[in-house]
Amino acid sequence: MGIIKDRFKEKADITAAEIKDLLKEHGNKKIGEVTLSQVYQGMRGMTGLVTETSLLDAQEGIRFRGYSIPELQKQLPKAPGGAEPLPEGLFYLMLIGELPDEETVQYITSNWQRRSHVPNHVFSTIEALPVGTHPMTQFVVAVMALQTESQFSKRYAAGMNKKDYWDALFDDTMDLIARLPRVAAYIYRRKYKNGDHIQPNGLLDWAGNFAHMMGFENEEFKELMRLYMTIHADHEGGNVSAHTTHLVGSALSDPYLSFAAGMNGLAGPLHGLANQEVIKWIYEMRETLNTESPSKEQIAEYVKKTLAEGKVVPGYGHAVLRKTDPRFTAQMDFGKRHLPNDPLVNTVWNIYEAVPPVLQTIGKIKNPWPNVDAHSGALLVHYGMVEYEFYTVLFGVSRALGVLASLCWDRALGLPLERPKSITTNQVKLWLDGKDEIWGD
Ligand code: CMX
Repeated sequence: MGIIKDRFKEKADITAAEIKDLLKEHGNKKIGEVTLSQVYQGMRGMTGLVTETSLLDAQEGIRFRGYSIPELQKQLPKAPGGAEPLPEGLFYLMLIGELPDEETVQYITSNWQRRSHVPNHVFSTIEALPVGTHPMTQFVVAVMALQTESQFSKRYAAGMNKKDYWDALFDDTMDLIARLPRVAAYIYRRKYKNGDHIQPNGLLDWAGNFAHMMGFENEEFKELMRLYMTIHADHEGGNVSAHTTHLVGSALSDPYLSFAAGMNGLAGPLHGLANQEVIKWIYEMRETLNTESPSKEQIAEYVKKTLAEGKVVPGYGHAVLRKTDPRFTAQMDFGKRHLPNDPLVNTVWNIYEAVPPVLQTIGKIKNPWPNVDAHSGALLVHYGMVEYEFYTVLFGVSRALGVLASLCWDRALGLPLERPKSITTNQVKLWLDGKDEIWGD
């Protein structure tokens, strides 16, 4: 067994024993009340999941195993000469619950390199799609094609004992994360660079190699990728991509099937696709106003027009957060350090000043502040990645780290099939009239 696998099993056994004890003693304790509005309105604030890897606070933002993004930027190992955290380190933290040292991070980098081979049929499957197919569709199809490699499904078919689920799932997790940059870079080069593909560089870290395979050799861009892959990795368990991966995994669908399902959720405009929508929205605004650098007043007017047309302002608002997303702030800090005079980045900063006051005037929007997607595209455009339809794939590669680390925990803790109760409006009416109990069998 590998070092990381051993450490994970040790931690998981301790936690599983703790959970057993706490459920024995406190299993009947109530954790909250559920209102009819919550049932109808997307289960906001309804606690119903356990996700060990990260926790979201409405005011403070995300913490990964207790560490905020600025803390991780200080404490996680970096690439030689680099200042941004290596996502390998974040993966270890999410999986094991402790900060890794440099040696451990190097071990993960080389382990993922060893596992990164993508079989040819995956590339042929991508090639069978029209080149104009949205990159997220190509990405999901490629992950599905990779499912032939699942150890979990092979071992399950061969009659695996349930106590070994976590072991097979762990191997799939490591393999899939290792392979995703190659798959994503292939899609990028196929769609936007005439299929002129770039071979991996075995000397680079996971995110640096990803940048290299997409064709970006600028060291600053590699640093951006390390930061990007770190901050997009996880956002506790209830967001659509994490929850979907967890839900599908609860049917013992293997990590390839579960992750592909999660990625279909990430491809929605209210979730990960918002990062492409932000840049599209800014370009449309610049064209409509006939200026490269709209003023704050012009931006405020354009936001009102967007709202009047019944559309959302992409990159703003959040289902849980009630303050500026620290993932937005981390990217703004990167922009201030590396590209303070970039016109598009400055527009993003002007939007940050202009949009919240307008959204605040519309009483119904609970969070007028920017989320992670409001900033990411402008940084990518600066370094020449202008193909905004690809941006959600980057988000997806990063999100694999969190949702797959969580899936390892799901199987190691033996979490069961997820199956909440649903009701009908007719039953609700009968219940309100005192004619029926809402709780069925
Ligand atoms: N622009 C316009 N209207 C918005 C809005 C925005 N940015 N954010 C919220 N609203 C609207 C909602 O559509 C909702 O309207 P209705 O009552 O007419 O349906 C109302 O305000 C209340 O919504 P809320 O409770 O504040 O927010 P929700 O939890 O329902 O939705 C989110 C959260 C993210 C879907 C929403 O803020 C939104 O659509 N934002 C724009 C898309 C976006 O940036 N998504 C990315 C989120 C981060 C990520 O997952 O990557």
